[in-house]
Amino acid sequence: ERKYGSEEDPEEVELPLYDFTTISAATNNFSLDNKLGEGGFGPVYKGKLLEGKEIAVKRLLSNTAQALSEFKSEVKLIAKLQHRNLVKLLGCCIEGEERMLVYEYMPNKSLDFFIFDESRNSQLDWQKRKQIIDGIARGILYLHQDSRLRIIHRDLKASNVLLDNEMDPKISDFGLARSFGGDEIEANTSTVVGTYGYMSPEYTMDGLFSVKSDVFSFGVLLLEIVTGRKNRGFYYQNRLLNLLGHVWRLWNESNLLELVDESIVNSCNLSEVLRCMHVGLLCVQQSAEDRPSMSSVVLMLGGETINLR
Ligand code: ACK
Repeated sequence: ERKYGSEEDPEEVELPLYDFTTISAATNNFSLDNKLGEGGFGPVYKGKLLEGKEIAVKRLLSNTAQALSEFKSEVKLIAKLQHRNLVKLLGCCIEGEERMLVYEYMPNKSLDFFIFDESRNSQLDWQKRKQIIDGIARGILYLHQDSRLRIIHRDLKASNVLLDNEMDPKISDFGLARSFGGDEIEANTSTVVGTYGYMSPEYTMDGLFSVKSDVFSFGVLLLEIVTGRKNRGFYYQNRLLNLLGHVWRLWNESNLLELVDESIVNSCNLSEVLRCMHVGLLCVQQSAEDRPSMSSVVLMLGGETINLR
């Protein structure tokens, strides 16, 4: 059961504490030249460690006592994450008012950059798309399922999935992640954080989040990867029955171009695309209980038939 989720054990990890001068010199004192962008926490810079390794440095802007304590507990949480589909935290830096997280550098930017740009989108054939979807699913399964982690990411979206040298996906930005521990399956929050369009209805409306809110976001992401169209979770959700009713018609007419990005049609197995979309549609269902767990998602993506009830 835990085959995919915990291939690497989240043992207590000794995290290197980097010296501020090393990092600030390495990142050229945080100039605009080496800024990669804005993350959930604050700006992200590209840098290099003294031994030459390329890094991404997330610099936290808030420096209240509360923020520091949150930072520390988050670092502890993130340090335990060891999975090939999660961006690896290499260390951190706390000095004076500075709080920084040092990550491995991902040279191929985020998924967002590839799927919503026409010419780049066409570089991704079906096989690669499917590998990306499978990788993301396994990364989330690892977060949810390992009893020592039990983490809900809460902000899964295309811009939080980075691509490595091989164009394999790594989930990033755990700033909003929460550990749900014990048997607690659903929690309530008055501060809803996340990204509209990827957030489940119960989270958007009532601040309720659970592993099933991540499943919803994953469904939106999956459908984006297959169709090349942004943020259509609610669109597909409302059209679920309609769509499923049309699937066989489309299948027979080979008219999938309407639904699926053109670049993947030539290179793929249509039944696999349909199966994959079906999984996405199950994930974006209105009711959280109707959505599959991530372990079912991984099995279904692998071609296994699951009884959801
Ligand atoms: O889409 P991007 O190029 O990839 O822009 C965002 C930006 O920083 C704010 O999150 C990029 N980014 C974040 N973490 C990393 C990393 N580990 N390696 C490379 N780029 C990163 C992200």
